[in-house]
Amino acid sequence: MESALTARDRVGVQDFVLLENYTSEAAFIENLRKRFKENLIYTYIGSVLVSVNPYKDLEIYTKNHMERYRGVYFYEVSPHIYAVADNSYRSMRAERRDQCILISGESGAGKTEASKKILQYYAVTCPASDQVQTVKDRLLQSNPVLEAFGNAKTLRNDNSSRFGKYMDIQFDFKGAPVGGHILNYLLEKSRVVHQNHGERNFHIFYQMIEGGEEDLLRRLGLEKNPQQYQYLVKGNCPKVSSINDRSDWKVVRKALTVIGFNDDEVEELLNIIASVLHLGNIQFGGEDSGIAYITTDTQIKYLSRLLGVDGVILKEALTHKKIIAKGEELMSPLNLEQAAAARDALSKAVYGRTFTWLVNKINDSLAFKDESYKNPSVIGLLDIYGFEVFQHNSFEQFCINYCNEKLQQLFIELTLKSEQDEYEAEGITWEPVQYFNNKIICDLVEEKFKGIISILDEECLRPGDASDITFLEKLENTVGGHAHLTTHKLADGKTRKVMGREEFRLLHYAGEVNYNVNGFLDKNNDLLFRNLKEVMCMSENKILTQCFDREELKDNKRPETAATQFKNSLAKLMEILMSKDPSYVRCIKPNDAKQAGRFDEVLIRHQVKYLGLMENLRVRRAGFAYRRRYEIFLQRYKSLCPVTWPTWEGKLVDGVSTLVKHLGYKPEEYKLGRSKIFIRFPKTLFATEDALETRKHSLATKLQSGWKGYT
Ligand code: AOV
Ligand code: MG
Repeated sequence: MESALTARDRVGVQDFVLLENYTSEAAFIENLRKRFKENLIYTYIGSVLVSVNPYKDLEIYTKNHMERYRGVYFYEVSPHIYAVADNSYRSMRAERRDQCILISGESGAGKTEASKKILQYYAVTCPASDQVQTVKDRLLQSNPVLEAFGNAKTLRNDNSSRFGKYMDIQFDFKGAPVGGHILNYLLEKSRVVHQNHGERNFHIFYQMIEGGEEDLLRRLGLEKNPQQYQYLVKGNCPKVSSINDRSDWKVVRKALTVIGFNDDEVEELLNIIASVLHLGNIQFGGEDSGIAYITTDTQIKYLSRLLGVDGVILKEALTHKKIIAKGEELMSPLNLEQAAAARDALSKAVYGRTFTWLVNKINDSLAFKDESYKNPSVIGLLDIYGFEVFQHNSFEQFCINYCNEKLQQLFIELTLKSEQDEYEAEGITWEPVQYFNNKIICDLVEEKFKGIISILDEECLRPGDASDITFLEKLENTVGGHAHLTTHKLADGKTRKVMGREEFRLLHYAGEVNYNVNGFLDKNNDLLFRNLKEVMCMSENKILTQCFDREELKDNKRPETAATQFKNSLAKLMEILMSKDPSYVRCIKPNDAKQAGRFDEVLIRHQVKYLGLMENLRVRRAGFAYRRRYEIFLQRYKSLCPVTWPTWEGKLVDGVSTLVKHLGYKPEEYKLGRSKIFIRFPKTLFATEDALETRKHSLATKLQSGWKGYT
């Protein structure tokens, strides 16, 4: 049999704190590589789970595996996402404190998969009654629905989340999941009308076209070919080899039923999705006169039927803008470009609001209904869109990457702070570790008056000649000297990458990104002409009547800009997360080719760096590699000392002290805190682990020959 030592050589250590050379990045990467090669995708840094996307199905998510992690302490079994799930669950139950699990990592690193595994773990292992089973089913089935409407194929990830998601799972006093609630963050609406080359629109469109039954498509006036639709051809990528739209359609249809959508609601929902495709196919004539008119009447006919609106009014609204002059309403005609923009704005508004409606509807179905039991305990799961860099980055990437900055900031503050708290609570002297604090970048984006969002809002509100370019100029004038921002004009000869004249570059915690300012103002304003809103308010589609409220028409106040809304919702999210006990999953993407078995060292080293994993490890090791509560330490190793075996009756700290003295620990190798033992070097623990292994062996041999244990 392989000894513990040679096994360590082959598969590395399962907790980075046990690395001999813990300050060496090379040793860190080597450990990841060894484990990745053996399909061991999970490794701890203390209680933080590092996960490397295997890009293949591993047999590690079976019911047996779930059972193995139930109620078992973190270190007794190999690292796993289930251990994190179980640990949060157990803490919630034992300490009655709300938990949250924060999953981070760049696009395609495995966040969404991790969050699904956690949810599955709870669905399978938590106690259930019939009523609870319904909740479990709905929690699970909310995923395929939200992914169909909110995920899409990008160049980074075939199933990329294009919205941020925070989900609370609520548990009753017996530990059974009894409800849930989802908060969604800024959906990338622009994808509805435009996709970059090699990317797709949201999955639902292709699912409906590929999977929809013939009479459904006939009723919706759709052809069974995505290439027929302007909104689906921009990326020139109708099919993706890793995706089966047809079978996904069946899954989504079933999920909608499980969540509690009735047939009418499904019909209304699909009417809207089909309408968006018809809207995309509306074309305009009028090049000569400069006044747009609609040349595609079939689309209007379908739209009028599917949305329950008057075709003539819709046509007028798509080609005119209502202005109020001297108390009189006037319809001012749009030119071709304006009409196309109005059409796209309508599509985005309809899709975006329907998505929000969908989340609300799912929330109704997940709502905790037991009036007699007011305060369920909660585990929150955060799965956002990961940091992303493309050839062309726009407002959407700016928001997504800002969101990742915020999450990184939270990670930095909480891991360092909680570490410090632990040393203090245990009465052990603490040595601070240097690390890069990305607060400076968060401030650059969100600060009042001087932040990028403020400057953008200012340009959005300024009447007159405000444009994307004046926004860029204002950036140069206001924050031009900032260490993390540069533009073409400001770039000194030292900047490596070429920059366009319409770009600004942010030096994010995770790397440099050039943002093209084109469209920033429009996207931030996110305006829909008033007469288009009015038409939607007249719609007979029951979902749209909930999405477009007449009250909105009365209110002439300017709504908050998209970026400011996003900023505020993130601030609220941070508060929610801060109020709970956090656990972390740090996901790493092994290569850019989405391939199994490829460990791209350059890419991985970069992620290890920016995720701050080395600092995380150093902080964890600042002084002590390993710490364990007395009862757990004693339970695991008591058999190694005749005095503590089989039971120790005295104070725990005395038991541990007796045990480690018997094992020959030198005074400089460990410290005894208030409730935990702290061990300075990994080798001390290895020696103890090896002793345990040896004892098990010799015990097995002795038992075979009739030995009865210590006497
Ligand atoms: P992401 O959520 O982190 O990206 P996903 O969780 O969608 O990334 O993972 C991307 C793809 O990697 C999945 O579709 C799977 O094919 C594969 N994958 C990830 N984790 C595993 C796993 N544990 N086992 C097997 N395959 C896996 V983004 O939403 O784009 O930021 O915005
Ligand atoms: Mg995702």
